[in-house]
Amino acid sequence: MARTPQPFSDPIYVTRPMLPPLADYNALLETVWDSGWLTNGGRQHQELERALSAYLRAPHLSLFNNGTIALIVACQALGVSGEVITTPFTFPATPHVLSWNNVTPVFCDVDPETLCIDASRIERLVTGRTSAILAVHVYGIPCAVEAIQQVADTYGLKVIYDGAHAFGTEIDGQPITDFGDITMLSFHATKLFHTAEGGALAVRDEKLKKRIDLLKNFGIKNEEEVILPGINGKMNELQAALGLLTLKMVEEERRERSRIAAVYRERLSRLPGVRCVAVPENVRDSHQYFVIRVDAAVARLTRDELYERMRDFNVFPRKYFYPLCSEYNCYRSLPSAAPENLPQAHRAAREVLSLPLFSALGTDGAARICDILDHLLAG
Ligand code: T4K
Repeated sequence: MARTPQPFSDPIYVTRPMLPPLADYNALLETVWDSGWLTNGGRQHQELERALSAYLRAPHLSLFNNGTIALIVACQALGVSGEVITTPFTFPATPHVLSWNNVTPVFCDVDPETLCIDASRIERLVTGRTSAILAVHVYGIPCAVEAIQQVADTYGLKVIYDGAHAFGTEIDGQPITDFGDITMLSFHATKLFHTAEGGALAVRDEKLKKRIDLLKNFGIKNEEEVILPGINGKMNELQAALGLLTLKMVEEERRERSRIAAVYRERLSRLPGVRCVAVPENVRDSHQYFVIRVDAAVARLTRDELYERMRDFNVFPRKYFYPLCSEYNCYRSLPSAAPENLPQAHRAAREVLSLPLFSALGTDGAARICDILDHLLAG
């Protein structure tokens, strides 16, 4: 009989942030200190905006203090109102930014494979009050961008992408930020690329970037003119300096995550009742998450049992995204939130489990997690 695997001596979380050498950060902070300039579009901010624009091949990028404020500003910049069609299978920030804009979220079911909004079900949710589609590239897997644009064009809707997980994702070599009117990126510490807290909006229209830049700085045009009801969404110099250093590490981090994902894919595909959520072949993976689906009808444990049992081995996976946003108290009474409208989303929320994915785990760490999963699910 196979031996019971040993628990990890330290907790293994779903992710760990890239951390540049502290000495490098201190050196950069010295230049910030010398400048006496801590925020409001300083040198580090300007450099990071330029560097990220080039890295992501996104012609117009605006940095933010976090992804949620960025998304709130995206809605403001496009003037969305009334109803916006969105997905329930996401982080709370997605529907909440609609509420903060006085807009009603209308939940649409998800595609059973990509777990992104099911583009074929959007049209039937369009009403006279619909102003936009807010879709999420879940785990960095792209939405059906062409089909979504087609519905948007037919009904004159704006398209906003929540690309919080999609840093560096490409479809057939085309950057993910090329699609829709605005794409939001999150640079939270748990993201592949991060600035501790942070985010960005990517747009193709220079005029829209100018409007976004005004909105994120209180609508201030100059010392004597405030022309829009803006907010404070600015990324500060300490965040931007960190981003300049983590950006240098991101390619190596991606490579290591890709090796880890290969170990998971190879080992876990043999387990009964387990399948790995995969990015399509024409997509460059952001390697933000590695997610399995546990089919309780076939697997020896339910997803929730597996989640609990892994903790005994000091491994802390996460149920991204359970519960569905449509189940929150603030949204569950919406007609679109009725579970019978959202069968695929409910199934996904019951089955998904995000496994640890970060470079410091290494392929050996991933193999140990596979041993634990083998032990729990195959015996
Ligand atoms: N849209 C989508 C689709 C999103 O997923 C998110 C954020 C947003 C919008 C909003 O973007 P931001 O406003 O956040 O920029 C985490 C993140 O806080 C959140 O950014 C992220 N999505 C979400 C999916 O994950 P929690 O509540 O799961 O975080 P927490 O604190 O439980 O951290 C998860 C694990 O990460 C910990 O167990 C350990 C590790 N960790 C975490 C932090 C903060 C570290 O090792 N170091 C750290 O500093 O939300």
